Amino acid sequence: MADLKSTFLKVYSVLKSELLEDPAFEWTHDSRQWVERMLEYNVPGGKLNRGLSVIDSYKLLKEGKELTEDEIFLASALGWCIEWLQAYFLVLDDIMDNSHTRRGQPCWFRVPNVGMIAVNDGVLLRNHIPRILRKHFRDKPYYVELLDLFNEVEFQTASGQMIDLITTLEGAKDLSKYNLSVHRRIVQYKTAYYSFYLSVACALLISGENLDNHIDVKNILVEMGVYFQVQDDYLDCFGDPEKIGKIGTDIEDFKCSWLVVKALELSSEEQKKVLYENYGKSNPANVANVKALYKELDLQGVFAEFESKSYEKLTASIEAHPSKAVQAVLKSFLGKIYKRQK
Ligand code: DMA
Ligand code: MG
Ligand code: MG
Ligand code: MG
Repeated sequence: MADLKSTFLKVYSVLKSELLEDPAFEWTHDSRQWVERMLEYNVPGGKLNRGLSVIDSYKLLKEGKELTEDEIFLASALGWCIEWLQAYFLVLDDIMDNSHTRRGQPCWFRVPNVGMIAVNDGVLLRNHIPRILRKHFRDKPYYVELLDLFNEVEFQTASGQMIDLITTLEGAKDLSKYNLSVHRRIVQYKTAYYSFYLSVACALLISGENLDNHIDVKNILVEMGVYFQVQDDYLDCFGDPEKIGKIGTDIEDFKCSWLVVKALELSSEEQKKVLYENYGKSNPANVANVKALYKELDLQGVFAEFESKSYEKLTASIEAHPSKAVQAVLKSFLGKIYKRQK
C-alpha cells in the first residue's frame, strides 16, 4: 500500500514536469515557478483516496492479474486527473465559502500575493486535465469516452456547487426551506459524482468496459457519495480541525448542511427560534449558540445512527450485485470511508 502510494506520487512528478514544459506555451522562469508552486500547494497534499482508487479498482476489476508497468502508469495518470479536478474545485470552493484552512494550511487564496489570482489558477488546474489526457490517452480507443466522462462529471459538480450556493439565499430568507430532499440534491451533484463515481468509471473505461452497462454501480456509488458528504457536513462542526485539516464554515455560511436539516426536524418551537436567530451569522457567539443547540439535540447520536444505517443499506446493495469483482471494488470504497475522522 505504501508502495502503491509512492508509485502514484512518482507519476505526479512526471505529469507535473510535462505540464511545466507544455510546448503550447512560451514559458519563462517566473511563469514556470508560479505554476510549480501552485501545483505543489494544491494538488498532492490530500488523502489521495480518489486518485488511488482508480488503481485499486482497476486491479480488482482485473481479478488478481498483475498490472503491467504501463497499466499502472495509465491508471495513476487518471487518478491524478481526478486529484487535479478536486484541486480545481477546492481552490474555488474555498474562495466562495470564505474558508480559512485546507489540508492543514491556509487556503491558497489566503497566501500572500495570491488572492484572486487563485481564480485563474483554478481555471489552469482545470485546463491541465485535458492536457494530461491528450498526452497520454489520445490514441486509446476509449479517449472520447474519457473526455466525455470528465466533462459530464465536471458539469454535474459545478451545478451542485451552484445549487449549494444559491440555496443559501433562500435559506437566509426562510430557514424552513431546508429539508432532506433539498440537501440530497445538493450533495448528490456537488460531491457524489466526482468523489465516487468518477474513479470507478475511469477504471471501467481502461478495462475496456462500456459505462452504459454499469448504471447499477453508478447508483450505489452515488448513494455512497451522499453518505460521504453527510460525514463532511458532520465533521464541519464536530470534527477535529487538526485531523480534517480545515476549519468549518457551514454555520457562518448559512449552508444547507445535514446538521441544520436534522436540527430543524428535531427542534421544538423554542429551539427553532434559537436556530433562526443564530444561523448564518459570522459572530462567534452566534455560532456557539448553534453548536450548543446541536449538542442539546444530540446530533452526534443522530449521526451515529445514520452512519450505521447507511453502512447496512450500502452493504446490502453491494452484496446484491452479481459480479464479485465489482462487489470487491465497492466494498473497498466503503471500507475506506466508514466512520472516517478525516
Ligand atoms: C465541497 O463541499 C464540494 C466541492 C465540489 C468542492 P464543501 O464546501 O462542503 O467542501 P469542504 O467542506 O471541503 O469545503
Ligand atoms: Mg467548502
Ligand atoms: Mg462549498
Ligand atoms: Mg464541507
